Amino acid sequence: MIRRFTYGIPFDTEAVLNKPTAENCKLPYFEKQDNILSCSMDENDIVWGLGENVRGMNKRGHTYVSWCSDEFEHSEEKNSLYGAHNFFIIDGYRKLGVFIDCPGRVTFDIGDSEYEKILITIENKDYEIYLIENDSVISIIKEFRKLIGESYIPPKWAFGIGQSRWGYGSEQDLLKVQEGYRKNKLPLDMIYLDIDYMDNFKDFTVDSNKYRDFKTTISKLKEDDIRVIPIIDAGVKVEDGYDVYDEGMKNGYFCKDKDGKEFIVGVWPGKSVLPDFLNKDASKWFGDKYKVLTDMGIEGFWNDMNEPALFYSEKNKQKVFEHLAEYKDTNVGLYANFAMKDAVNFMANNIEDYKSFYHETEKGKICHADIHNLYGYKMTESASNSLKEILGKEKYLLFSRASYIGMHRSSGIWMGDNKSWWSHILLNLKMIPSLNMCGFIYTGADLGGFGSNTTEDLLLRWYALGIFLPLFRNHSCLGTREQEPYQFKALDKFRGILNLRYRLLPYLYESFIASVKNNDMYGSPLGLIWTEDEDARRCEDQLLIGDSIMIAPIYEQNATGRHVYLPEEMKLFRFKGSDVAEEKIMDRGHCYIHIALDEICIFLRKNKKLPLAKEAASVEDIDWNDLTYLE
Ligand code: MIG
Repeated sequence: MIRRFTYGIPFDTEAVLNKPTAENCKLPYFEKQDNILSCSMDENDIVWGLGENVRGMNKRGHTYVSWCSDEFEHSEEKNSLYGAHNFFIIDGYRKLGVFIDCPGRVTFDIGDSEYEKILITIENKDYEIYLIENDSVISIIKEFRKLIGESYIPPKWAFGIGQSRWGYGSEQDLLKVQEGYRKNKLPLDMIYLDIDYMDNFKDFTVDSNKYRDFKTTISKLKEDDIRVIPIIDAGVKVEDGYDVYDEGMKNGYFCKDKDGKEFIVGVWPGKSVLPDFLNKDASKWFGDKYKVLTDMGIEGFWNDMNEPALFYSEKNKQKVFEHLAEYKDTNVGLYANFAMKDAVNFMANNIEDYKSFYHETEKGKICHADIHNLYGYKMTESASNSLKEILGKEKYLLFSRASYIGMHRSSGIWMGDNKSWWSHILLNLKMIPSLNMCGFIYTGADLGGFGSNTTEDLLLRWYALGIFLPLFRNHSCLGTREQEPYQFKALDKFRGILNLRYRLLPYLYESFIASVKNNDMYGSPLGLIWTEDEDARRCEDQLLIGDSIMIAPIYEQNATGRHVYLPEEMKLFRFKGSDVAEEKIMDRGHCYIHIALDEICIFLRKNKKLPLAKEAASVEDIDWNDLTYLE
């Protein structure tokens, strides 16, 4: 049962399209004082959800803040990443789903201050609360997903392998990647372009010094079944004569300060302005710009920096220099040293800046800080609306960095700037179910890690998880060790694992579609299926993928095996190279299994079959009628 409660006059986030009638009675289960909600938890309650965040599948014991942030260090103490996903489920004797539909800052203290208490602080005065009660967590998830509408489905080729790196600048770089994969007989479907392809970081431009003939390059790669996926940034360069800037200025499509002047921020190109995606006309206009690139043969995009990330604002930058000047001729001791560093660090993503610009909405002028969490969502929705018209439904690939629930209907997300850390393999795994609950099914992390240097074994182990997840992309930061699989000695090992991805695609794709159509989980924690089994409920390093298989990847360096929990009897298939090396019935219970660097273990549930295709060089190349079945 879903109940809706309204407070003040909420801004319609469009997270929910068909709203049930609001109730007038007092909010049950919570004590509410102004905008602070509290409720108690039993000792054994698990709290699932909250989408993209650090730490566990069970969110208990930490504070999470919904405030879309350009956070490049996903460490345990962090409270916010790029998305705002205000849905969680209390799972214990009582099962309750809670969705706080509010586009501003919301803080979820889940047993952090007090282990047996949930405290929710909502900064806006206007918001809606949905409560969902049912007898199982999975039923609550299904009801919620039905409420927020069907998730985005990308084209089939988007389930292939993608190679990316910040730094692929030119045509030559693309051809090198193509050659690296094809010569080494590694399958590939996508090469991503980061900001390097643009002319001076200007959206919807291509640097003609780097590409003699972009369109021809794109079509040649496509003949080889490789799609090129460029990045689009939220900020638009301030430059007279640049059509996007000129048109936006003429029509008043950029966000403005309190005096009605365009709010100038600093991002990649230096001085930039922010398209007002909350303004319907501006949104349509910006979305239609993607056609500049689709006309050149592009069929997919990733939207970045749309929290929006701000390096500085002109206003703030000035203040920082004035502040620093005060120290110029002084004896800089400890505290002054801290103050100087803080002054520089606080320049980026400053709350004062977010409070200093406005959107023109159908409901009138609104301060950005009050709807901050919708910016990336609305940017991506604008792109999606246009791409649907230009290329057709399920014909375009799109994913975003920032997000809010509702955006799941338009695109996927990637998990942002992780690191080449072993703990981030596990974080990748743990985020899948939390995101699935909020409607984000097409999702994945930068495999191999974005920041810091990867190693061969890290990449192999990460791939052993990544081949099961919808968005498969190896991406890394400028200046880090090159991490395309062909940079390493263990090419055969990589080849076996990457080929298995394509062999599994009939199963993975079908599971993906089923999870979208049935509002179900794609990657599920064991505790959602074996609800009465305490060991399954507490298991946070294994996943069910679809309804037939379980995975238990390794996420520790130099480990040669790991502990696995089987909540029921299953059959283990050990894949090595191009075939199954071992089949074994495993009893219910705890066990330890060895997994070599070139092996993938899949646990098949009883009475289920796993279809396998033949190896293929691209998704297009898969023969979906020629399948063998493991059972
Ligand atoms: O502040 O475009 O998360 O994937 O490579 C860095 C450069 C901006 C952040 C994205 C990352 C991308 C990078 N971008």
